[in-house]
Amino acid sequence: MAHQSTNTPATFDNAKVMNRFELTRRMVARLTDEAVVGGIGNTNFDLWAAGQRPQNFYMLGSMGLAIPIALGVALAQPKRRAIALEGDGSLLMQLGCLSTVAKLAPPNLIIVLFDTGIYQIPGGQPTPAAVIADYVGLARASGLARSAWAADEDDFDRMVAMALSEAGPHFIAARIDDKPAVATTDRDPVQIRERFMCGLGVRAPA
Ligand SMILES: Cc1ncc(C[n+]2csc(CCOP(=O)(O)OP(=O)(O)O)c2C)c(N)n1
Repeated sequence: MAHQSTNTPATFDNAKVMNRFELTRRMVARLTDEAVVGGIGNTNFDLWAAGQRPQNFYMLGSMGLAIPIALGVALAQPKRRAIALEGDGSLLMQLGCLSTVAKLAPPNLIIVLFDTGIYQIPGGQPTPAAVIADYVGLARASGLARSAWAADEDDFDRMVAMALSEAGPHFIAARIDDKPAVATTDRDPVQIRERFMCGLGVRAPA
């Protein structure tokens, strides 16, 4: 059943299943100088498709690194917000990063989890956690108090706006459909790294 009230937080069961590109597009539209780290697969493909920014980093090849990389950026640049966009399969591979984030508690870190329940890129196999584990519950139990499911697109917008203006760390989880990403990131790791470093102001453009 769809979530009805805006006063009570959504649960996994009543959160709307949404489209990753639509949510990514909505989030990117709100950004100015925030760093965004897209996790492997559809997550960074949709980030790429939503409009490339020099402050975007696209993780290619390794699962589970969007949150650790964004955590590093948040700690290194405390005046800038850092956003990790991660898939559920990738988070599963690196669950311990949630308690590391809770322990270090950077107020400028925002985690957005796109929960498809599947490993979409290699063929759509259900993850072992699909429907069994609740990622918001896992995040809270790991010490991230500001963790919630997005009830629907408007609720996601509201949560992103709040995370961009209030101290975190924030963990925003969204249930996502099985639609493939709308584009594919150019596989040029050197260019991705150089552009990101320039975008964060730690390297002068060549
Ligand atoms: C360490 C590691 N193990 C396995 C793979 C193969 N692999 C690539 S993407 C992927 C699934 C990622 O799942 P998720 O993060 O949920 O993203 P989605 O595919 O759903 O976009 C797997 C298993 C990999 N790239 N790296």
